[in-house]
Amino acid sequence: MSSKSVAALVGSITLAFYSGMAFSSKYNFQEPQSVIARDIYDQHIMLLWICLAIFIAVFGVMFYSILKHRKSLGYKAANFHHSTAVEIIWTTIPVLILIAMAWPATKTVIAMKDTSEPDITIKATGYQWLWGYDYLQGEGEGISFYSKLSTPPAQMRNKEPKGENYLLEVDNNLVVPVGKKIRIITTANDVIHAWWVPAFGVKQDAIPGFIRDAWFTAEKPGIYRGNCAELCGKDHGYMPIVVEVMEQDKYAEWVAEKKKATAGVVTTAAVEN
Ligand SMILES: [Cu+2]
Repeated sequence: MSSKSVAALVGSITLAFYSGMAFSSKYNFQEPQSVIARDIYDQHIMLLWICLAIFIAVFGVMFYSILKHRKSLGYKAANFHHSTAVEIIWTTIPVLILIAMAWPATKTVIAMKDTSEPDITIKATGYQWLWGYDYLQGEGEGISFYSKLSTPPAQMRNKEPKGENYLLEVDNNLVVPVGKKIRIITTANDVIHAWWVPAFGVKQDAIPGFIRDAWFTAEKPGIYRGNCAELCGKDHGYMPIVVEVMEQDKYAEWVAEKKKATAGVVTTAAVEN
């Protein structure tokens, strides 16, 4: 391959990469907002680079060999035979690459599953088709409410223009304080659902009759949106998750208000137990 065509190839790959970056805000992962989400994001990018490097190396050698040694230049088919050295090399290198990829991935998976010593524990129950939240432990213990889609039906029927958070808005946000370890216990009341908030790197099935858990520590206040991620029936796409992360003092105010508002009301937890 001439140096000109190599330059053209590198140029078009670079161009494809940068035009890809321009769209990345739409097609890339959401900006990570927890340690786990950042680990997942970084490893995803690292693996992409490793795959790209392998792709370029393998296909580079292959196309170079095909072009440079083609029949029309007078080359004859080679007669390869067994080589122990080559076989050892092409087994060892991929094994090393796999270990280098699996090592950080395993560490992250283990960290993901470490739900010990949470500051706050919240049970998320999937229903067809909404979520129920019960604060089981920590500040806010005893709070209990349902959270369901609040997008006006008129928007769904195209009678009104669609809002900014179309199908990603609920009547009662799940509220948590910033910087605290939040353990989410997932279960379901009817069929399997899944509690998924991409910015926190949390995706956990909610299975009837079973308890699963996950955790996150939100790094900054804000509103983070997710979805049910397990096909659960006709309104599966209409049971979003909205997590509102508040500063500690605001959260304390919210807890006080919520407790006042629900004092004397029979909670979902009381009904289910
Ligand atoms: Cu669902």
